Amino acid sequence: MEYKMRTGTHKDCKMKLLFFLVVIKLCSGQYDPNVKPGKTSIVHLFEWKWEDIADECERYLGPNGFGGVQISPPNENLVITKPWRPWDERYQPVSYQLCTRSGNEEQFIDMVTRCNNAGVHIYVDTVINHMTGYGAGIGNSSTCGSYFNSGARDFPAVPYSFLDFSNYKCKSHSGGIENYNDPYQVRDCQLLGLLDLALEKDYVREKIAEYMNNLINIGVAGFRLDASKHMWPGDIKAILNRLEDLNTTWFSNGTRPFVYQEVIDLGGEAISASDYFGTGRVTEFKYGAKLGTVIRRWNGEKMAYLRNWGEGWGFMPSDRALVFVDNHDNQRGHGAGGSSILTFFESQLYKMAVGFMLAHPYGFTRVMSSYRWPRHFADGKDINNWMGPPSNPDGSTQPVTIKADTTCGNNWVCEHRWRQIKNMVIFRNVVDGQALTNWWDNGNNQIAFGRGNKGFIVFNNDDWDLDVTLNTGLPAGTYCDVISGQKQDTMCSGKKITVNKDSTAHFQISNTAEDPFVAIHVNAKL
Ligand code: AAO
Repeated sequence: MEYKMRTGTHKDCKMKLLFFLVVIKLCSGQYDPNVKPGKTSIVHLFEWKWEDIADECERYLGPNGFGGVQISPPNENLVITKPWRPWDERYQPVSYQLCTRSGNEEQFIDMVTRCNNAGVHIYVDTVINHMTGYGAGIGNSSTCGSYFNSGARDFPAVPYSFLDFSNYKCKSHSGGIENYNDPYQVRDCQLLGLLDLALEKDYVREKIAEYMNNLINIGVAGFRLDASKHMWPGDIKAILNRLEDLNTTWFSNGTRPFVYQEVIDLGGEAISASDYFGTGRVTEFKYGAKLGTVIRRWNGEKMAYLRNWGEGWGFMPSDRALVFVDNHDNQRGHGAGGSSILTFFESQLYKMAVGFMLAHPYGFTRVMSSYRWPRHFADGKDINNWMGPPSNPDGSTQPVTIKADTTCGNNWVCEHRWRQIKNMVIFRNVVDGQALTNWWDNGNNQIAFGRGNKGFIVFNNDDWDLDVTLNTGLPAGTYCDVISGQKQDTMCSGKKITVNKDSTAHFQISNTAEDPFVAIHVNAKL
């Protein structure tokens, strides 16, 4: 388009420029994650407080090449006591004021400012499909103390009234979604009893856009759109069209907010992920479900089959996909993905899965960072899966403490600080833009691949040792394995791998190793 403009007449050019700008304004940019150049991943700091996130951006995420943070919903929500407060209360909005268990507006602004200044951008989990369907009251019932009455569909702090909900559109018997194969029910009825907003209304669109524009002005870089499957793509588009460009204190002129939509599509339903490609990226839920199955070696799956991982496995196009091994729902049996999903509870397999994800070029990657809860299975279901973050007796969230060995205390798991995962985030940055090369497998669960002449990774997920010489594609030299250790100045605290003049290297990985994989890249050359 730009080329054509240069070849046209002056008047032509002006017209096209105008058209070009309009098009840009309406639809460009939302696929681009808006991370700083050279950065390639974000981390979900689930339920963290804003002040802890600000500290983490400065002390850890910026220096270690993380591109951004997905934060928990920042807007006012229902307070639930069960007797302890569950995490999912944050998916029950009461208003768009910025106060939650994570912090108030001032702390939110401070976080966004400090993270942006540290080169780490903020991505907001945006709950705009619905308002809470439960409770009423003032004071302790909502996180900023706003009055609301869900029975009367009255949310004066927005304000929304009875007229702003999809009261008569829903044709199901119960008013809820009874059949996921009926796209009208999925979009017009209540998800989980939550009050479905009438997103076709100009007024509602405007209120939501005001909320999101407030976040944009503060300096966020993009949005996860919660429950996108339950919103009509046309409504999402109309809302996004009202959004301003990002704050020019940190982003260049005309930058559109990054948008990734939560649509669970494991196949077999009326609504598919591709319905949402017009409005941004989409969460690829097949990714974690399939990768978990492969790494667990269930259903006869083998790592060798990962050779054509990505679109070859029926996934959406790479440039539309937001990928993850687990998310805050499926790590505890909510949402979808099933029992194959790997989490920090199975740390050895989990590190391999995250390592594979970060080494492989497919999709834009999100790393999960969790808190520990006392998992307790009854009839195959974790009955404690509602439990909220580590908290004090008054319900306030406990701070993330950092131990001398750099891991986290107070039951914060901080997977993103595990050496293997942190180093693979860096690996992905180093190999960015390089194609997948030099694939090797043993026909089973030993695989290896490179990323051009920048990095190489080898996995042994078989029940016997790996002992093989492979073409790495890397320049000759001695490299530090960033899984068993890392490069510190001129030293390596882990295994050393020698790459010969012909780019070959010899790898030995015991199947009983703590982490049966090895990764090397040009920035970890000794
Ligand atoms: C809680 C209680 C509810 C109560 C409600 C209100 O659990 O019983 O009615 O409060 O008091 C979170 C929690 C919910 C919680 C909610 C509000 O996860 O448990 O409800 O906060 O506090 C669907 C949506 C998807 C949604 C997911 C949980 O499509 O958008 O359910 N995720 C997001 C957030 C999530 C949040 C919300 C939305 C709400 O990430 O944290 O809820 O804001 C099928 C459909 C999926 C559907 C699942 C689960 O999945 O395809 O679209 O997800 O069912 O209902 C196979 C199939 C797969 C299928 C799956 C499960 O795997 O292949 O397609 O089985 O059947």
